[in-house]
Amino acid sequence: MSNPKHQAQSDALAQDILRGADTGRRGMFHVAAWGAATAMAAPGVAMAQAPAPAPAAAPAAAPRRSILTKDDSRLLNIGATVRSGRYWEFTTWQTPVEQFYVRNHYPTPNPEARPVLDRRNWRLRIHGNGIERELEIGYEDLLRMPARSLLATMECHGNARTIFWEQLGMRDVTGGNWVMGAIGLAEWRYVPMSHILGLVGLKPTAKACLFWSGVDGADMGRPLPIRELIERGDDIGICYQMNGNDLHLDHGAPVRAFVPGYGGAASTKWLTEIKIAEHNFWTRLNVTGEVFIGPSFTAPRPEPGDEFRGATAEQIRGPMVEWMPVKSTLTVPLVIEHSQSLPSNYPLQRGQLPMLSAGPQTMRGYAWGPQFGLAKVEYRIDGGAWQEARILAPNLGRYTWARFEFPWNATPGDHVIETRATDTRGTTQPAEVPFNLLGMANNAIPRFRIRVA
Ligand SMILES: Nc1nc2c(c(=O)[nH]1)N[C@H]1C(S)=C(S)[C@@H](COP(=O)(O)O)O[C@H]1N2
Ligand SMILES: [Mo]
Repeated sequence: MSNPKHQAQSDALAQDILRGADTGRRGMFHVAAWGAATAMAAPGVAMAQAPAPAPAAAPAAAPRRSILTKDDSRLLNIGATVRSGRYWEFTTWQTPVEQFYVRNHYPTPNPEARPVLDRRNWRLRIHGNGIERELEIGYEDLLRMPARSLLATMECHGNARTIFWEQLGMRDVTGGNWVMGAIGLAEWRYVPMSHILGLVGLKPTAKACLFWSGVDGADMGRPLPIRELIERGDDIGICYQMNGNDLHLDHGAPVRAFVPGYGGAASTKWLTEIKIAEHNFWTRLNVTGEVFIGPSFTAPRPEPGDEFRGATAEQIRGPMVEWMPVKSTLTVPLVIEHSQSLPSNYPLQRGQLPMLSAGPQTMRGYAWGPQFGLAKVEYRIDGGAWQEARILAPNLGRYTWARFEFPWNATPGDHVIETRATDTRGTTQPAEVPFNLLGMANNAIPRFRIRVA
């Protein structure tokens, strides 16, 4: 399906990006409004498939095209295996797969090297002493089971980590510079865990569930508290489609776990094993990674009989991050001044402000509160009074985000716009969040600096 002309264009663009060259998109903030789509937003280009990367053939010094199998020219390069959505270009409620962020701890595994990822070979083992009967299924078995579709955001714990450096002065926070684009909303199709639990018979003594891959990296998988399976067994599941198509390889094909509302790390890609046990699980992703580490947090203690996979009891650094908090963003690139790194194809240079033309403007953004649903979005300009923004339909409550907008008569000069969301339980984004070393789940009110001319 690859269009050679588009491929050449997107390869040329990727080379520009790798060289840090001005791609032209950088210039879009000097035009009248952010809503303007660029040439790259043409669907034909977006659908162009990148060729499989051939890292072995590339000399060490040459730039590598990508670690993804999808064309990453519409994504932001956050790190070696990590790509963010260009959230300032988002206009749709549902995020197209090609604009959807990819958070990989390792490169996307290749089914040629890992035959287990071939749909014909894929097997999922569901076992452990927390269930009555072990079950092993293949892909065709999965497709024959009752399925559900759910519209939900997926957000990386590291989304908005930038704000620790830019606004909160917490320079010791470590991790990739995600800004605000490590989130998207998709329609996920999955076999609900409630169905699986019915087949395997959940014991009342079950304590924890482990979703495990081990395919892209030997330590890839994460535990889920059993209460989530019990309370949300219809919403959590074994997922094989995203936005109506088979799951993309970069997003975990053929099958991934799906845990809406929790940070993305709960949704193990390239899933091969589910273990449900009468003991807790400790893995890298709830021991040294994807946990809250800092003076405001207390590390949990393991219990006798707990299971350790690629982690030890001594390594447990803090409580695991679970639900993503209520949050909002304008579709405006945040000014990056203090962060150690800038994404290599960020539309702004260090310290540069996005530009907007003076006059009446419509400011747009996204807000979400996955646990209880979004109730309200407010904004204020230059520290003035908080005013309510208009929330656009659809706003489907729990798990989804909503777009919002408000008019702004932009006057020449530099301005600061802040946004804050409130969920249906009345929880509002705070001005500050406590320090945590890995920069997890930051939902401090973002401050967007804009130069109007
Ligand atoms: N096997 C595996 N599963 C994984 C990861 C990974 O690196 N390997 N990354 C996790 C993290 S941290 C996030 S945020 C989500 C990202 O999902 P996406 O790349 O489909 O957006 O996948 C999760 N599942
Ligand atoms: Mo993540």
